[in-house]
Amino acid sequence: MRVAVVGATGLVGTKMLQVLAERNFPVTELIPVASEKSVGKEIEYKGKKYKVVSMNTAIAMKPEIALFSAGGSTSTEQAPRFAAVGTTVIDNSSAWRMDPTKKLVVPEVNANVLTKEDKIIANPNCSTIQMVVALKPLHDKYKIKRVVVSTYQSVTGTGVKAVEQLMNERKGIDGPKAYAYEIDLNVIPHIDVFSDGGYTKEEIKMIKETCKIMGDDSIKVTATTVRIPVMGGHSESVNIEFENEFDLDEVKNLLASAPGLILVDDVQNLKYPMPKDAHEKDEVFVGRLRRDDTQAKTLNMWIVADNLRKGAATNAVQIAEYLIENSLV
Ligand code: 11C
Repeated sequence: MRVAVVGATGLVGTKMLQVLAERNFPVTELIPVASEKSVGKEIEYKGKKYKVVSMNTAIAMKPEIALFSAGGSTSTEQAPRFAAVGTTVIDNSSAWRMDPTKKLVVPEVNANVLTKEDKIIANPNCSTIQMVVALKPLHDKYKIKRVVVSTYQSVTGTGVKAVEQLMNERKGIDGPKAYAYEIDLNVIPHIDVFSDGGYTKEEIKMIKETCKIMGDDSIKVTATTVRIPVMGGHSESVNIEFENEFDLDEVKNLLASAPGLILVDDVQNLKYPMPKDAHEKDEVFVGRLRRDDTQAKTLNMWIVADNLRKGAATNAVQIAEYLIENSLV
C-alpha cells in the first residue's frame, strides 16, 4: 500500500507513523505530507528518513490510503481531492464526522458499516472513541437509555503548544499559552468553544458522535468535558442507565471479554485504570464498576485511554487494517 500521512509532523501525525510501524502495516511507499513550511523536512519511519512533500505531490502519487490529521479546514479542502484520485481517506478532524454521507467508525463498534464506496471515512473525537468501546458490549446486552459523562482530559488533546504550556508553567518559565488560564495545578471546565445553551463543542461531539457510532439516536447523552494537567490519556466518569436489569459480575465478564477493552477493577488491591498506566497502550481500560444505588438499572464506570493512540492514531490505523482485511481498498 502507498500510504500518505497528512499532518505528519504534528502530535497525532507522529503517533500515526509510530503506530503504522509498530503494527507492521503493509506500507510499500510512505508519503509524509505537511504544510508548505515543512516541505523538504525529514521524518523517520522504521529507521529510514523520508522527505515531507506537498499536498499536490502526494495527490499526484495516488496513494491507496491517506491518514489525515491536519485540522478541519485542510480536510474539507484536501480530502475530496485525494478521494477523486481513488485514495481512501481516514480523517481525524471533525470536518466530516456528522456528514450523513460519511461513516464515523470505531472498529470494535461499527466497522461493519464500511463499504468499498467509502472514500472519506471519519475518525471520531478521542473522548467519544474510548467511551463507545466500553459502552458497546453493555448496550448490546442491556440497552442503554441514558449516559452522564464527565471527562478529565490530557493536555495532549490540545496539541504541542498545550504540552509546552504545562511544562513551562511547571518550570516557572513564561511562554505561549494554549489555554485562557494556567493549566498546571488547575482544572479548566472548558474544552473547545462554547455554543448556545452553554455546552462546549467537545461536549456536543460526545453527545452526537456517540449516537451516530452506536447507530442508535435513542441513547441520551449529557457531558461535561474538563481539561486537567495530565499527559498520558483521557479519563471519564460515566453513569449509565439501562433499559434492562444487569448483574454486576456479568457486566465485568462482558467488559473483560470485549474487543479492545481491558478490565482493571480490583479495589481491594488499589487497582483501577489511570492515565499513567494507559499511556502508550492501544486498549481502553475500564474499572471502578459499581451500581448507582440512587437509581434502578444504573451503573457507574471509569474509563481511561491514551487519547493520541486509541483516541486518534490507533483507531485510524485499525480502520485502515479493517479495510485491507476485508478487501475494501
Ligand atoms: C481534546 N478531544 O482533547 C480533543 C482533541 O475533534 O478530534 C480532539 C479534537 C477532535 O481537546
